[in-house]
Amino acid sequence: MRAALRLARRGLGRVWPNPAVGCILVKDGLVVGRGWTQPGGRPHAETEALKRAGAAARGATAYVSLEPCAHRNQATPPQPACAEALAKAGVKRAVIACRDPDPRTNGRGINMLQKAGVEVIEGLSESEARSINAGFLLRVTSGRPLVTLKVASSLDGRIATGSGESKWITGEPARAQAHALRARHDAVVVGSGTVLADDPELTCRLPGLGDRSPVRVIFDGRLRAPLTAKVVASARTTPTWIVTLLHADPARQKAFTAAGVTLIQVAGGREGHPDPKAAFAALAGKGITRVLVEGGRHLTAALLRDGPIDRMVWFRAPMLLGGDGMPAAESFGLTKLDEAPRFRREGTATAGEDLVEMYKSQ
Ligand code: AOF
Ligand code: ZN
Repeated sequence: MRAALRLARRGLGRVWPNPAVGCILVKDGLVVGRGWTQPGGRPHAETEALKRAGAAARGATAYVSLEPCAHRNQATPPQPACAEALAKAGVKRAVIACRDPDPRTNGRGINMLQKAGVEVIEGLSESEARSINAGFLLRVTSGRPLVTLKVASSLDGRIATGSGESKWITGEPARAQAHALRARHDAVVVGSGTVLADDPELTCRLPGLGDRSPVRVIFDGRLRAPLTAKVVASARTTPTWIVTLLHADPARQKAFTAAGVTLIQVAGGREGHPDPKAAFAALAGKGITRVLVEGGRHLTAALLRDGPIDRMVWFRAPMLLGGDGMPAAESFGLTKLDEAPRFRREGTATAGEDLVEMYKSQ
């Protein structure tokens, strides 16, 4: 199952709206087939593993990181439900890490297997499987994606000097890790202030991973982003979506659309910004399961105040910027310590001279 989970991870960031699933077929102690969900979400992991195993699938045990689906897909060529395909291939046992809450499956895949005489064992490595597919599970059960906040700061939590200089606080290895993070997410989100201040590209520019750039999403209630911004100018090669308000300036909306940007209109929240919850719900509605928020300090503050932040990856450089520097988060109305958002540290690592801290919300 651990090997199946490793295969599953390969799909992260490139299979949305689908989950990233891994499947291993084992017979007589040998791996006879391996598969993982393919870019775009199809073919499914089981289809891939069965294709490789061929006749050797008969009598094998399937280890799958998610319950095999119970619905037929109408793609060309049409594909059978994975539960059906496993049974038909003669798989005799299915070990399943966790159930698929998609209403088309949700236990039906397991029933289908059992009815066909396949022994089913559930729950092996379940928490790890849930963690890998936290984004998909949240999309299906809560109508929102998994939200991970990424920050690159000085030791004292500053993300730029007072004059806005931020290149570069963390070093090259940390920046490479940050690009790898982008590759594992469906979308990267920034506020319009970051577009105005830094004009970022928000792509994954690691050698060999150039095709792994996520959808770039700007939260921009007033459509302040310049039409000349890099994310706008390159919208036809790497998708850019702007989340704005229902009544945003129609002429600017038209100009962005003409530039190839997808506009998503949501209700307003505090201070005339798009309501973050409505924005994330809209992203989930378009199939996004994993979001990486890369600031800036206003959006970070809004999320710390109203949520959601599920995970944080914090890159910290061994330098100090003091009170002259820009904080990672603007003020968000906190007065009492017991109301402070708190996180659980999940791990630490290094990136060259910098420290990487990983957190989960409590
Ligand atoms: C599996 N194995 O590798 C994946 C599954 O649009 P479709 O037909 O591809 O169906 C999408 C649904 O299939 C998705 O919501 C989830 O329930 C399941 N994904 N299932 O058996 C896989 N990716
Ligand atoms: Zn399937």
